[in-house]
Amino acid sequence: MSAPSSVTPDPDWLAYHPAPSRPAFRLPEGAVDAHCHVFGPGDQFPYAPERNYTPCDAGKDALFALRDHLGVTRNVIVQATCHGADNRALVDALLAADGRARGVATVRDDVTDRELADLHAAGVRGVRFNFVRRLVEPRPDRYYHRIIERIAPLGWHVVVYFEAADLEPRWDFLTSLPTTVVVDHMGRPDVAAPVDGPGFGLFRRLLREHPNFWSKVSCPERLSAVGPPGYPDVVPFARELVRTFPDRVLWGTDWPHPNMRSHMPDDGGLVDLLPLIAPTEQVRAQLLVENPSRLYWSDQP
Ligand code: 0GY
Repeated sequence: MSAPSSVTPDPDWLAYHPAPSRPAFRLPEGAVDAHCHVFGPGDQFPYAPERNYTPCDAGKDALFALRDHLGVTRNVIVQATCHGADNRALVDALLAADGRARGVATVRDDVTDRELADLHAAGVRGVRFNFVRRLVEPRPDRYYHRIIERIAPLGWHVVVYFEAADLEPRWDFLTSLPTTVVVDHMGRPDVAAPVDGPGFGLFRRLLREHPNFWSKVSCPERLSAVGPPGYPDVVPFARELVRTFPDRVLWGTDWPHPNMRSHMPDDGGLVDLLPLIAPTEQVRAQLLVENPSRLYWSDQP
């Protein structure tokens, strides 16, 4: 285990759950947590100077312990904005995972071929474009297109994080992307609005008309006004996407749940929502095993 870091988190920072429950729902063999992060430890992997928040450390040892506790088989670790385009903590975790983790990095448009090859060798299979303004300052469209030109030959995909209100203004840009595009957290719908209302309707249209788009059915804790343990206002949104696009959905915990204000979720409780989101064994196998394996471990039988 690494020594505690001397980096001080933001004063109102909520730390990840210290003792998540063991889920009652048993995850299928091969289940992937396709959205989680590693933070630091800050002494070893300093947070980016341009970051908009300083988290509490949440390193690979804690992530792998959670994986085993929940019954997850593999992780997809997604670079978070607090590490900027410095992917060292991510790469360190991927290399330590012994094939049981793949990654989504953040790169700049001047990334070298050598850097991309090293990231690929470590297990990176995608880049993340973050458009959430409280986290980063978005760049002009051509910046992202330059990055895509560099990563598409590697067979990588793009993960995008945006708020529901960004979808319409970014529609032309998003639908111009030539790779597989995975949207974080269902495009952050307003879950007080109906599932079949115009807001989520636009998001469903994105997936319906553009078969290269996938969605993560993640983050009930971030979207819910009702809250734990059942997050009943979010479940119908996730269930609808799983029902309609069963071969283009991914699930993840979002551990260690950065920037949560209302509460810190019990990760075991998040796993226990899965039978509500994906009601049959067959669709759970797609959501948890087959889809993430196709996207992240296609090089393996
Ligand atoms: C998430 C959500 C958040 C943070 C980030 O990269 C990040 O810093 O994605 C958020 O604050 O909503 O997916 O971790």
